[in-house]
Formats: sequence, C-alpha cells, structure tokens
Amino acid sequence: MTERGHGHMHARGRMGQIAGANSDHEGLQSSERQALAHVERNSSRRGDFIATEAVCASVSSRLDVTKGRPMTDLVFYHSPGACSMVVHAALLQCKVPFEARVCDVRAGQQHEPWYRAINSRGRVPTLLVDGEALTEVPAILLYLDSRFPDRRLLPASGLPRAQAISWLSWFASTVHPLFRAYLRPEWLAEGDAEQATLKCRASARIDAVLGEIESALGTTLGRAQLGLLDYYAAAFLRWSSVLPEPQRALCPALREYRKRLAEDALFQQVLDREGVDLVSMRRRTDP
Ligand SMILES: N[C@@H](CCC(=O)N[C@@H](CS)C(=O)NCC(=O)O)C(=O)O
Repeated sequence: MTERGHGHMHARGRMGQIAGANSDHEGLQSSERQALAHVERNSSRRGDFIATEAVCASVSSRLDVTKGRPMTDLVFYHSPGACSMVVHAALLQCKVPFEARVCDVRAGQQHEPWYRAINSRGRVPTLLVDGEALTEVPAILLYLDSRFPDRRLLPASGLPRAQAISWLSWFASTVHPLFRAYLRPEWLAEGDAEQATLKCRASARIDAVLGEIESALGTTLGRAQLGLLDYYAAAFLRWSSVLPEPQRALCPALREYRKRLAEDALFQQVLDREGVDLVSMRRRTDP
C-alpha cells in the first residue's frame, strides 16, 4: 500500500480500546498519563468516557498506550447510520488503522462542548488527521483517496474521476439537504403548518432524486463491484424508510440495490460496527 506523506502507521485497536487498555503508559508525559488513567478508571461510565474523549483523542492518536510508540493519526467521529457511514466504509477499504469514536446525533452529542471543540458546525463526520479536523464527506473521501491511492477509492484520473466527484458533490449538496429538510423540517421552517408544507415539498423532490439514483443503476451506481458512491447512496436508502408511502417502499430496483448493499462484505462490516441496518432507522440495540 502506498501512503503519500505519512510513514508512521502502526497496528492498533478499535473504539474503546484506549479507555480499556491497562498499560504502564510507557512513553507518555505525566499529564497524558493522568488523562489516560482517568479514562481507564471511568471506562465503564459512559458519560465520563464521552467527556474525556476530546482529551483522549489527541493522546490516543499519537501514542500506542501499550508500547509508547506512535499509532494511527486518524480519529474518525461518526454517528450510527448517518452519512458518516460512507467515510467508515472508505476507512475500512483503505485497510489502515483508525480510531472510530461515536458522536451520537440522535442523542444530541453533536451539540456538546467536547464535540463542538472538534467540529464547530456540530455535524458528523469529522476526521482528525494528526489532531487537525477535516469535515465534509466529499473532502474526507478525496483526502483518503489521495493519501491511499493504491486502494482505488475513486477513479484515478481524467473524466471518470471528475464524474465520480460530480456524484459526490450532488449527493452532498442536493440529496443530503433534501433528506435533512424532510427529517429535520424545524431547521428551515417554523410552526406545524410551514413544516408540513416543507416536508411535502422535500418528499416530492426526494422522489425525483431517488428516480435519478435508480436511473444510474448499472452505470454509475450498483455496478458489479460496489464502491464509495454506492456506500454514500446507502445512507439515503436507509433514511427513505421514514418517507411516506409509496416512496418508503422503494421501487423494486432500489430495493434490490439496498439488499445488495446490505450483503456487500465491506458494507456489512460498517453496518455491524455501527449496529444498524438499511431497512429501518432502528438500531440493533433499540428495544
Ligand atoms: N455537509 C455535511 C453534512 C453533515 C451532516 O449534516 N451530518 C448529519 C448526520 S447525517 C449531522 O451531523 N447532523 C447533526 C445535526 O444536524 O445536528 C457533510 O457532507 O459532511
């Protein structure tokens, strides 16, 4: 694997391992040792664990607490089932160590001070690269693609590359905001009547974009080998489960596409790690 400009990656664990690691903290400064000791003491208490995540992120992204040597510089903040799923898929496709951390938007954690300190817009995903925040799905995907070119996240050059970026832009600038308007009408409209009108208009527009997605099946999307554009589309298919009928039911071609995504080996890892599926907004931990 080629990695442009980063030569210090080492194998490391998944979410929670920093908090759970019981080590001698060799190689850490005393303030870092104290921060990690605090996290270890409180690792079973979710609230404290989240409150200390910002502290932990900078330490954990630089040092392997079991060996005192540098580990991954990539810390990935995401929320289960959100648009961050596509970045999750990209990171797995890169086959590089990264630290996945949850900022649960359903629980409102994006508004909490510890997360605002990382991403002042209060949105997921955020990728910390050596402690520096990178936001916006297309930018993160392009960054990963240019840093790990051998992983072929996107076409390497020319028109195919530009066309793939065009789709990423359309998803981020058009499709995502339509779903946002439907799911969070209070964002743009006040009062029940205005919000109902907005939802109605958004759902009509969503119908049109779902139609475009369907038309692209077999060409840009849903090819023999699924890729990043498909993993981005997966979030929209998932969110479609809250639309009114008949949109919610999805046309047969989109249902089949969603089934393929759910069975795709790489994307299945994302769904399992996040504890969600594609046919509803439920989480596997929901009662
Ligand atoms: N343009 C942003 C949109 C990010 C975004 O809106 N993410 C949603 C989750 S899918 C979020 O963080 N929502 C929290 C909120 O709106 O408070 C991107 O492409 O990354």
